[in-house]
Amino acid sequence: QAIFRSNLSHLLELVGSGKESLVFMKKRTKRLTVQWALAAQRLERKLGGVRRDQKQILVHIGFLTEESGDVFSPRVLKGGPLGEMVQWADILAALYVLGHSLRITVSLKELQSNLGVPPGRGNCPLTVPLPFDLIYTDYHGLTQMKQHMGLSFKKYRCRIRVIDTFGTEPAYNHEEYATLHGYRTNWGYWNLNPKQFMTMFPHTPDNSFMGFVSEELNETEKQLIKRNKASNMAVVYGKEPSIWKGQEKFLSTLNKYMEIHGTVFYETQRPPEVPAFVKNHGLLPQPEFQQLLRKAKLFIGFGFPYEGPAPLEAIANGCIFLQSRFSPPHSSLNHEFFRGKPTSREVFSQHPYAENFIGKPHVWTVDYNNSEEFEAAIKVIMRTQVDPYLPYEYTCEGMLERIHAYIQHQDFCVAPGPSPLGSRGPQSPFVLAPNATHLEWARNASVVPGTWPPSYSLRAWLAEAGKTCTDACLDRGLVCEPSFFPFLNSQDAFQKLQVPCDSTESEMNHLYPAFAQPGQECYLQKEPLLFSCAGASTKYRRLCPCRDFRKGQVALCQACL
Ligand code: U2F
Repeated sequence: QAIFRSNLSHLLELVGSGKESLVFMKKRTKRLTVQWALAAQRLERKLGGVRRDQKQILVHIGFLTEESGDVFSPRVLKGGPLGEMVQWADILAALYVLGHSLRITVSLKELQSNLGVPPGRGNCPLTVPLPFDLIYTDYHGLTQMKQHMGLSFKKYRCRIRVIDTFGTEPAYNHEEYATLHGYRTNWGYWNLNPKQFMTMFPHTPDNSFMGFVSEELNETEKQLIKRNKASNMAVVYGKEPSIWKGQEKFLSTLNKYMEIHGTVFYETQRPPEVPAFVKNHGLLPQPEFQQLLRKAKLFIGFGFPYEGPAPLEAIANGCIFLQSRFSPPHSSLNHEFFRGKPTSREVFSQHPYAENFIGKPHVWTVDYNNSEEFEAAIKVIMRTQVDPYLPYEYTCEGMLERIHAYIQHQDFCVAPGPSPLGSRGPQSPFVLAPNATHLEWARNASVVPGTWPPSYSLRAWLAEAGKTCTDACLDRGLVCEPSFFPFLNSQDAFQKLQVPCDSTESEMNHLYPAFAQPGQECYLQKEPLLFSCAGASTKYRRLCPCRDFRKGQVALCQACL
């Protein structure tokens, strides 16, 4: 049985030392200890004594191993991507606080000894029993495991969870399909269940949203921050000098109204990209960066980095986040940063989560090419009062709740049966809703055992042509739920929705099940790994499974805990 923990000192020992990245992570965990402990108490109360098994968990942080080049550790002191470090620190803390038994490895040697593979015996044809119920790793770690686990890799890969910042869509994950249809990248094609990939933000519902946490404030702190805000103080988002390049015009406009602060790394001299009128503090330790945000009114982004933690921290500390709209959107098709990433997602602003899940008054997304719009936004922001705000899913309690639910319910080791509906035959347990727009689970039909989220939260629509299922569900205030696709993948579903299929075929295509309009053909999905919320074509109206979600916790449905 897993018992909640509130003392994190043993975890700090487990993390080890010797690398700047580990030092950064440990400092963070230490600072957040009280918040984790409080969150654990609250969640324990909320769960009301439900039984939780203690899992044996291996966390192998592949990108920190020397064998993968460890490019990040030397950059930590220079402001290189700290976002990943933030997330790994929080994942470790959450697993530990939930009471699981943890092993942490950051080298190939430690990985091998923990897996029970003798060094040099990586290609051993025998399968060695795996002493872990779950393994959290990243793409680098996954490659190392494949190389060193021999046949065990295939047998046990269902226990692996891949921390994957930007996400992996099903079309890129399926090896044969990716190869045949131009979705092959350096990263994808592992044929895992797409839900085994865990992202930093809720990018695509095809993957599991892992997230991280931001510091929370109590009421007194919130009031104090509001009183002490300097309405003319702005902090620029960007620790690396390159981010500032070419932004002189915006900076001088902003400088007409506000005092501009930066936290750009430098060794001896001010980086030439940072204008003289900017007060540059250099890269700050995290707590000092938070202090700066507490004072500032505006946190402003110039397009990069994409989707990092800092805007959430700024909003949590009562800043307004101003960012540019991308038109056309950035994606792996047109931007170097996303090129080769296993996703077709189009990014319409620097921080889509901030834009879509938080929005005004905390987040302003404007067209920076329109200087009037840019200037007008600054003037309004200076006069706008906002409260510090942190979405529940980014609080310690929210993250604990989500990971608890995943550990309790996600099992990718059970082979999917031929039909999740079992002996019910072709008759599915859902009916056309009274307003005839969509399908819902029939009131008298029982829940399909073993499905999570529970099957009765399914609502299914035929999306408009050219829409992804992700968007079709969001348009209806719901979220796409890929684990429900198997229920819909039948002639019966099309029939109940009164779709006039002339014929029905079953093929491998990540847009299926779908209805193709001229021709009136219905297509079913032949390959369960290709069920995908992402993906659209004007040729098809996709059949989409949606579900409800908890306010502030999009990963979980109302009845999911
Ligand atoms: C993202 O990585 P970054 O590290 O660039 O993300 P940021 O949002 O800038 O912030 C990461 C942390 O850095 C901290 C701050 C954040 O928690 O508190 N920090 C600091 O300690 N001192 C300072 O002076 C300023 C900030 C993303 F997370 C990665 O996944 C991506 O690879 C990367 C590129 O898109 O962007």
